[in-house]
Amino acid sequence: MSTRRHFLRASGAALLGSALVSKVAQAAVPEAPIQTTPDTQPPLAPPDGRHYQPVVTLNGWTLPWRMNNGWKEFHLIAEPVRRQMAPGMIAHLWGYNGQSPGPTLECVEGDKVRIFVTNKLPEHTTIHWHGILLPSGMDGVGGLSQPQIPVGKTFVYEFEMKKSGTFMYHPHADEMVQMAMGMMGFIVVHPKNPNFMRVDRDFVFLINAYDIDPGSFTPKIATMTDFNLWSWNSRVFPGIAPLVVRKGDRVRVRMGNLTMTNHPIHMHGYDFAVTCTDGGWVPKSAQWPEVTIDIPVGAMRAFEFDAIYPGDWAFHCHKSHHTMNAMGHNVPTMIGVDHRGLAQKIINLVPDYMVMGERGMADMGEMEMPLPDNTLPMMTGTGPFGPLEMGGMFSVVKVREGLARNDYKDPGWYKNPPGTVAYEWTGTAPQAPRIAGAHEAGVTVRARKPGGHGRH
Ligand SMILES: [Cu+2]
Repeated sequence: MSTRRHFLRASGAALLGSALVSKVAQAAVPEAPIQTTPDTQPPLAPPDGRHYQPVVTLNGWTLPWRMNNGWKEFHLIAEPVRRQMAPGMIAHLWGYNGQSPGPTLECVEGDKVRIFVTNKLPEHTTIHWHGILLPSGMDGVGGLSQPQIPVGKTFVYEFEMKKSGTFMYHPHADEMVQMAMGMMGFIVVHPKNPNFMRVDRDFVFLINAYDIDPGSFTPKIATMTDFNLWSWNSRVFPGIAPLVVRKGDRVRVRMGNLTMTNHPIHMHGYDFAVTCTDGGWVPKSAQWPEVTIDIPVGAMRAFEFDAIYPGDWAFHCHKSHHTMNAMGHNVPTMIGVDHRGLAQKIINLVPDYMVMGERGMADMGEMEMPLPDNTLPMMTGTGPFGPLEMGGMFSVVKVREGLARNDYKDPGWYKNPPGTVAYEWTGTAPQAPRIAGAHEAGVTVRARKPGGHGRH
């Protein structure tokens, strides 16, 4: 991590905006640390203030703060950033402190926070604090609750964190552009009582989406529904970090949706309880079990589970186009079409012509297709048994025995105990029972007796 000490020393108070900072005019602006790697950073144990179990931001980090006369002070810098969405692809986005999404802000119920926001974008901005109970004039809606933050200026937001929970921040200025460019971040307010809803591991990420033409770097900002990169924290599979969990841990996952469609997020291997929304904690008596949780637009959800089943458990959006990257979404359906003769004719004219999709599209997971620069394959990634044929919103929850308490390193692939992996049948295949429909009169099919299947 590097800091902006140099920038701050050079620019000093000259950058501060008007009368808004009079209350803190004599104090220097706090440092604005930046993060330059997209790797998941270890949780930031609170160096001062009340104790809490810090969160882990997938492919992200928590912003350090300083205490100043009872105020917790943060400094966010809105600025253009370069984000690696997965190895092999860089996006030119807008974000905060070197990354999109911006750093996670963590504080404790009852904290008085002062957040400095410096605008280094080419246009004005604001920040809205989604879900936080605060004075109307601190709500960050440009034109409604405050003047926009002009280019080069710093504004100050001050409020008390009245309740604990799961929140986020994003601009409320030229919103269509600034959200499409990746400006957003996570806010976690920990309960005053560290034993309230206590968990051992607490993961957070924002669900976002981009429309970046293959071969280009900058998102198209006017796209309404037809995005081609469905991401978590501006990362796509295989760039999304695994959620590494110690067997026996109580685990929470918090997600916020800042795209323009819903995302049914599905976790394999477990059922879980829905325990928090951006409105607050769900009382125990009202928590409900799920294996898929639909996250509406502009909403946050948290779920919890006891990590009792070791394994590599897929964790993904259940909209199948959201687990695909760019390229190929407009390929026509060719399943069942015998185009061998046709292909030969085309190859005479176009020697590189490639037939796609005749037997489904699984071939694309292995195919070495020529791609434009800075473009990810549509289906990619390799697991212990071969190509995963995924992209977009896909990761793996890796539950392992014997990890250290604070160990979030990728433990590699799960070693399945002998006899617990699906295997090829080498005997005589059992006949699948069929029931004849009326139109199949004349074909007599009887279901086999229970217990009589396939044992010879
Ligand atoms: Cu989705």
